[in-house]
Amino acid sequence: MQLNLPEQREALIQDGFLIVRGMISPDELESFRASSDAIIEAAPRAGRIVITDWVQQSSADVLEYLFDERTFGFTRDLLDAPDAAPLGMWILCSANTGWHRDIHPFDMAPLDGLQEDIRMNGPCYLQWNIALYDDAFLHVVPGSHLRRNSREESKIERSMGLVALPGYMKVDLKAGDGVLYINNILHAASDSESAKRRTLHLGYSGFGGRGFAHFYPTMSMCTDFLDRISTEFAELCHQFDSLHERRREDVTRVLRAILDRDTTAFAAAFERIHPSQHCRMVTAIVLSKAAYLMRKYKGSDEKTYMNGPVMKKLTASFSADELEELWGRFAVLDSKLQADEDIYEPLFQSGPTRYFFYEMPESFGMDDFVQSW
Ligand SMILES: O=C(O)CCC(=O)C(=O)O
Ligand SMILES: [Fe+2]
Repeated sequence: MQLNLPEQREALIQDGFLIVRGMISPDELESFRASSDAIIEAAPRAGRIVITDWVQQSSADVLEYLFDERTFGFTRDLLDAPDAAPLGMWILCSANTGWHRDIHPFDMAPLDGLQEDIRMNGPCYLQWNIALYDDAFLHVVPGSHLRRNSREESKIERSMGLVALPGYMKVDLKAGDGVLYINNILHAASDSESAKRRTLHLGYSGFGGRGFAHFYPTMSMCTDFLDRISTEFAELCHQFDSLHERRREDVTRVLRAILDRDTTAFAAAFERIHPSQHCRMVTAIVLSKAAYLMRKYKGSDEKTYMNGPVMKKLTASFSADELEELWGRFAVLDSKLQADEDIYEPLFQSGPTRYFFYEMPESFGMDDFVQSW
């Protein structure tokens, strides 16, 4: 039975994933396979290849597919946001990872807050695996995106591989099928050694929606590849790029208002990035992470993905002294996010840290945050 859009959205939010069959026609499949082979041959050998780094005009159809209504348009509708833009586009050539959530406490809010934000505001980032060959490697624990680890889950480690967890299931994709998922779901991928894997792996971020929790001060869209795709799609990519750019400007405005202790400007700027009245603290926490990273990487040449072009642009609007002062504005909030000593919870993308994996600040709301400046 074919679900309509609201039903698909409900299934996605309830289960944490949604399988969509037959997203690619047989003719296209042949062509996308050839294109993905060409992209992979051009790149150094790796388990996943960044499509935009290696695409050529002759292989661009597979990239352009990621901007069409079946992928981009459909995801934007499910995000329930006026706009959306890709946040990363890869071809997965192999699989093998133990159970984990794509959550890292050092630059994201605690899981309880992220989950409440999904319940109240809907997801603001969604991820796809779209199979060009049959792919039954990915496994998920349905519903785990909206709860903490169970006692059984807390006993295992990602390094233990695909342990049989209660309620887990295989995502069985035939060539041309896709799975859309909320990536804080517990997921794992079995070893694909014996099979050819060519699975499109990508994420889309919503813009102009109710919330904002998945902002990474490190990720955007590169535009270096635009001369290798058609003008029509290049124009679309420029629009994606300007969404990211506008978001960066909005974030800069919020941070500047915090630095200036300008509560009126803060309220107006915050409203633009997170219009919903629900879960505003989640966004305040994500901004604290941005402020931390900006202070850390200002003027630094350190070669890490965090210190990329987006970080350079973000930090360019503030002097080092300002970033020092800005970080001070977040001091009280940051202290509320930490335990007195290192804590650890498995299946997150983090080792031991003082930052809480689950708990949001207690009895500390947006007014308290503003007061704390
Ligand atoms: O190989 C897969 O399908 C899973 C990849 C994954 O877990 C990830 O990119 O976070
Ligand atoms: Fe993952």
